[in-house]
Amino acid sequence: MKEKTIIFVVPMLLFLASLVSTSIGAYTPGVASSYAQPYRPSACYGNSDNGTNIISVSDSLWDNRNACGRKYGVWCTTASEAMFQNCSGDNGYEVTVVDYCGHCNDFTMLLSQEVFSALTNTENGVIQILYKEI
Ligand SMILES: *[C@@H]1O[C@H](CO)[C@@H](O)[C@H](O)[C@H]1NC(C)=O
Ligand SMILES: CC(=O)N[C@H]1CO[C@H](CO)[C@@H](O)[C@@H]1O
Repeated sequence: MKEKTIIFVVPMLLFLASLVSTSIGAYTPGVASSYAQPYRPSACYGNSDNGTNIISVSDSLWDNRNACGRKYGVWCTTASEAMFQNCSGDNGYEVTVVDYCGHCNDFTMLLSQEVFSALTNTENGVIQILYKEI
């Protein structure tokens, strides 16, 4: 009886562990702050208006300009490792890279103030994020 239970439970745990590591693996933790209007000119699109679901990335994502136009899903997390725990009650946001922040390598990205506010209910600060190219 006990042996049968173990035989069932161990593969089950391994299966669950593989599910967890797969879903964590798709997301990267990072640190974000915000930047404010004016958003133009941007390093990628000059004076074009690309809306406000936008980010400015530091060297870690800039990829020698290849980052321009890349889209990311960004979630606000707590300082803990809780996955998908939104900070303000909203879900993740889809954002597009339009700008380069050469002086902000303490951060993975700067979120537009609109996106930052939607994620946190505050206009500026520093948050832990999870992000994923989409
Ligand atoms: C930004 O706006 C310009 C002008 O409308 C457009 O050509 C460009 O594709 C836009 N970029 C993105 C990532 O949407
Ligand atoms: C931590 C936190 O703010 N969680 C909220 C995430 O969003 C849901 C749905 O809007 C809220 O119910 C949670 O309180």
